[in-house]
Amino acid sequence: MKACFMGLGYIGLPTAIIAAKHGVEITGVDINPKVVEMTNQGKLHIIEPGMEEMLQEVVRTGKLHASVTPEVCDAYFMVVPTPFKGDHEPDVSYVEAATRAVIPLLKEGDLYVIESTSPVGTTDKMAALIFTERPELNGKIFIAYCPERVLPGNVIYELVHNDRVIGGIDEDSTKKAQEFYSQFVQGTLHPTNCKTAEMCKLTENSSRDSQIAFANELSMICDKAGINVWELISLANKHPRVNILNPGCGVGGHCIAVDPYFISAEFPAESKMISTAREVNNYKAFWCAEKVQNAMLKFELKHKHKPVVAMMGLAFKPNIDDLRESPAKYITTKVMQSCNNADILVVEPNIVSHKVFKLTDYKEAYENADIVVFLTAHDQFKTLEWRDDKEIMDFCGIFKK
Ligand code: SAJ
Repeated sequence: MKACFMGLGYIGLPTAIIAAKHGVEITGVDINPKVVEMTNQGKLHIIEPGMEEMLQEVVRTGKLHASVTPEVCDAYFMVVPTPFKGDHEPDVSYVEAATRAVIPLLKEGDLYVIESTSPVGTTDKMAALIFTERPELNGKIFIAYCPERVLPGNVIYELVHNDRVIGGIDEDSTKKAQEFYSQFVQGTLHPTNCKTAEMCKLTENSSRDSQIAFANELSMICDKAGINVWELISLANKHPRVNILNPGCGVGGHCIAVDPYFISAEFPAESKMISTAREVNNYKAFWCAEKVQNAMLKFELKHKHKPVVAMMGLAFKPNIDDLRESPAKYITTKVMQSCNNADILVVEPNIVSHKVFKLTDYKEAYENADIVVFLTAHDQFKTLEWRDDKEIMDFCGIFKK
């Protein structure tokens, strides 16, 4: 079987590699020639543990090759970004462009799958587009939606072992897509229709966003009330039916901080809680930045000189190098913009250098700063000892018991 993966990003490339390892002949397509070149050389352009060795193997055995244009295959997978536009409305133009690129290649019996996170109704829209351009294929090809669920950093395991939801435009499409994924997925492949599968992906990430918003809201209440939020959550979680997540400096990444808008943009009247959770998590980052700015002013008033401030972590979550939609990056930028020449040391141990931020070693920054702001709970930071001679602002629970 030959399959074409449209988009060789954080999800498309690993999925293509794993399918190739299981015997599918893959054409990986990306509009970025650099990505295509690197992939064909067996070099991974993303960071994912263990993945480069696998890529080298499938390139060597000829099971995977990359190209800037799609080729005739038996199955086509749309794994391109779906960002949002100005007012948080989903932008499906990449899905549409990738679909238009494969339409001329489709033939009877082919499978077309969207994996990209998409607003409800996208699969039906793309099916309509395909059948408008190629009416003779109506009822003759299989079309389905199958969202990914992997956690960056653990992709090799999760791609194979996570359960997946698969929703076709009809039952035959669902079955055909299940057959494809069963070649490399060991988790259960749950059948449904395409609208439910689209909504399921948005629901999973909105659920997590809402739960984190609850923790973030608690953290701001506790700050005002003089209560240690970490101790409070750990005690509340001793209840058999309570399981509160961790507060942080906000919610980042390209999924949880984005996907809930795909629901609220289309169902604004019905999605009050989902929208409010987004607002709470965005506000938490703003609140943290204000806290740091106030602490800096207080320090200056007391000591008659500006503080040295260490901003610990830029990544959107612990132990990764990904800065997309990162609240830590937002807070650091906001503090730097308002710092009036105070000395701000920026720390991100998972990145060697950055084009905007001059990075400082984490131990050196901790040693030299008057105010230390923990934004991302990287493992390295947890090795540091609490210091009474510094003002420590621990937004991510580095020193929680
Ligand atoms: N966060 C907290 N407190 C917590 C947990 C997370 O503040 O208790 C923050 C993180 O620091 C980060 C953000 O939330 O800023 C998101 O991190 P995450 O680890 O919860 O999720 P992602 O964005 O890396 O991956 C999510 C996953 N979805 C769910 O867990 C429901 C993953 O399974 C999806 O595949 C992925 O989104 C995606 O691609 O949609």
